[in-house]
Amino acid sequence: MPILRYSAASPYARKCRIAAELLGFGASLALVGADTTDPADSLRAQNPLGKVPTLILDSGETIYDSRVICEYFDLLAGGGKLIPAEPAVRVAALTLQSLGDGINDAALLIRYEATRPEPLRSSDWIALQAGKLDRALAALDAAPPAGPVTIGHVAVAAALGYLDLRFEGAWRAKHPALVAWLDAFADEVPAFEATRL
Ligand SMILES: N[C@@H](CCC(=O)N[C@@H](CS)C(=O)NCC(=O)O)C(=O)O
Repeated sequence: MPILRYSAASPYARKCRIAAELLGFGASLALVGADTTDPADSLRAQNPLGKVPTLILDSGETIYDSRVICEYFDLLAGGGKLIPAEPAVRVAALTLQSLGDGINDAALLIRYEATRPEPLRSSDWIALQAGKLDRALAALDAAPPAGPVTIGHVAVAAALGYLDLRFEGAWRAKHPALVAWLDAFADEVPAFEATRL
């Protein structure tokens, strides 16, 4: 059985877990937690980058990062499922995935910066990342993901879930259309709630 090295809080891992459920692989995936900060964790031997998610196949081959893992799941399911085959729809879905993943990237950088000792912390750097979050959320609120669920929808939902987890859902007050979209997504995709920390 393939093993997903993950952490429960990781939005990238959550994207993969939701994708696996949507594609029918949820039950055939062993979830094994990883501590990315522990040099002794076998994760670093499995993925030189020491990041989650990392997928280990029965053959021992490893697959990372979350985008490649999701593509692997989609191909395994026959292709063209969460990553549509039609070129224009595919590019739109992948771009939406990049927006969701980019929210995670900026949010994580803010969190990492906040853990540095006060004198080393850069408010300019935090503001730069916060600007990405503000613009991404405004763009999504103006045009929430539409149409059948794609990997883009899953990535955005996972990113908003991460903002709920780590930033106390502060995004919600200014983005009512996106809140409504996430509620509808959660109704349509039970794996979203099932993967909540
Ligand atoms: N682009 C990667 C990002 C993965 C990532 O940054 N994961 C975080 C956890 S949310 C991590 O492993 N951080 C530990 C580290 O960077 O050393 C993906 O999509 O999988």
